[in-house]
Amino acid sequence: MQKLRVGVIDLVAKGPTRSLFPRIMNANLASIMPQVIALWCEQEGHDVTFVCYTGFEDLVKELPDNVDLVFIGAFTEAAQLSYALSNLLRSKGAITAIGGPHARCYPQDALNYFDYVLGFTDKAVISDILQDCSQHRPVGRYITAKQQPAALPGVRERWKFIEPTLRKAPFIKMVPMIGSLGCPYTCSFCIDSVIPYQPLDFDVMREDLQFLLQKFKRPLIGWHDPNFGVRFDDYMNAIEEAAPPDSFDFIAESSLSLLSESHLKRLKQNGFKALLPGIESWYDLGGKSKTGKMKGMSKVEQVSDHVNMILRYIPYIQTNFVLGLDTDEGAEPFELTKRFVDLAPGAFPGYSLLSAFGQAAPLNLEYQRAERILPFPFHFLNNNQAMNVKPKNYSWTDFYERVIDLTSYTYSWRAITKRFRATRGMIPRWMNVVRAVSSEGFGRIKYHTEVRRRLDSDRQLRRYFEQETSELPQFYLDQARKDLGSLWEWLPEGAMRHDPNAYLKSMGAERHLSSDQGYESGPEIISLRL
Ligand code: B12
Ligand code: SF4
Repeated sequence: MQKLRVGVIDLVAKGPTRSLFPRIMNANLASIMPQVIALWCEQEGHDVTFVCYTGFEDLVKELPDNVDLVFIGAFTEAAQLSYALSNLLRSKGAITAIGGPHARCYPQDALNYFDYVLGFTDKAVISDILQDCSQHRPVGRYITAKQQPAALPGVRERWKFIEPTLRKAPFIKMVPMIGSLGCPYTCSFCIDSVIPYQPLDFDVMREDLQFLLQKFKRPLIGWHDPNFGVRFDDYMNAIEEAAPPDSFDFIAESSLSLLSESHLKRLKQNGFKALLPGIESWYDLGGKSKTGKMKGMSKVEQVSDHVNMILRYIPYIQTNFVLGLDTDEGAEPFELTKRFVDLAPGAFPGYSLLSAFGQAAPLNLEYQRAERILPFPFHFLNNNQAMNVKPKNYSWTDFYERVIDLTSYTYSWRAITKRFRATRGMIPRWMNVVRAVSSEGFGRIKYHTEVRRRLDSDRQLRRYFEQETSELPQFYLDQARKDLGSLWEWLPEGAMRHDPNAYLKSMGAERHLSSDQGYESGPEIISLRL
């Protein structure tokens, strides 16, 4: 096979920025898979240039002029950036491929802008593309492995890509690790609700931890597991066997049901400093928070007690909520969350506006069937800049007023002071203050307030929200143009629009294609040409 010049780009940012928080944090939010892809391409004998885009790099200058094939990893919020970039790279003769959350959620749309669109990605998929490496236009080729890969290269193997990325992080340097894929829970809105749980190799994990002790005095590790600690004892054994107690600092996303007091004791001993459990709703998803059928105020009380217990062992906790779920109605859900803010003052609540990311979850089919999906451009789909599901039990004005009220309550100076007092340790205390007064707290109150104001004063925007028009309001167009900077010029015609019901339509297309034998099956690859 010809030796190719391959580029791999991890889009952490969705456009150029000069702000302080991204400068400090973005390199710490790098994804694992682009590093894996870069390694696999090298193992196949190709020359690889790897770029983690944090919003400060000149992407075009970072890649060699005559690059043959470029893999881009993107969240949906970076879709427009990735489309513009693909267009630019194609104009220079490159073949382009996209993988990651956007490609998994919106493959039909991405096929219009890339030669390859990847779902589940293992080494066989990458080697198939390296061999084929040819133009697929105007509609690209969709390739997915049958399931998540059985193994992924660990930190030691990925180090040559991790190191230059972390060099971009001035103070905090967090190494991304993963010990499992999929999840045994079935939260209806989640991309992993239908993906079986699968642990990765615990020996690799142990070796990676030992390796990191040679690189850092006290390594800081961010676990990317969808739900950390399902095989709790295996994880803890691997950590304890790797080094003496409390040699590392760890951050993980874990469901409350896994955070019993005995588990917390062990997590504390092993250096866990921050946990991000999802509470999501006071009426739904009881299994995940170990509250069973408990609902409403009794769930608030139980979860608050649980969170306060966690704070006795772990210095930092972010509790995640989804606002606007179909089970929510009237003032109560918002008022209950305010009671939670009072009863568990040390937690940092993270709020997400209900978002349906294309074909992420089967539940999205229901929203599409009910014609409740708004066609907000991908650029705004990051759980807070836009809500693309019409709320079932609220008008838009009512909903936004309640969101503003809750957010203002949560990031009021009274709550900030109480949070400061209820938290131990300087870093967690100040982290909470900074997050509340920055774009995440005060910034979102301002943004939601502006949207609420426009719902009355901006007729074009109101009609868009009410699904009376699909013409994008100027308010959003201006933001996207500003965010993309000079790459806006490279955004292909039509790339700000997508079919919000593509998932539903694709269900029909898939049945049709399979009966026509439109699938190509290989030993490990199912490739579907649309
Ligand atoms: C870990 C995680 C994070 C971490 C790490 C993020 C990162 N840079 O990777 C943190 C906490 C930083 C984070 C932040 C956010 N996240 Co997040 N996160 C996850 C989580 C829990 C696991 C993802 C993961 O790493 N899985 C393990 C990998 C190996 O599997 P995989 O993602 O399925 O990837 C497979 C393929 O997609 C492919 N692949 C993946 N990447 C690439 C790249 C290339 C080049 C190729 C070829 C292939 C490829 O290969 C993999 C193997 O088959 C998922 C939820 C979930 N349960 O999956 C949400 C999820 C990915 N996050 C989500 C969101 C919305 C966000 C935020 C926007 C939230 C916010 N408001 O801040 C930010 C955006 C951050 C950013 N721009 O980088 C959404 C994404 C939806 C979408 N379509 O964009 C998800 C799906 C959760 C959800 N709402 O359902 N997140
Ligand atoms: S526990 Fe988390 S990762 Fe698992 S299905 Fe629910 S939301 Fe998804």
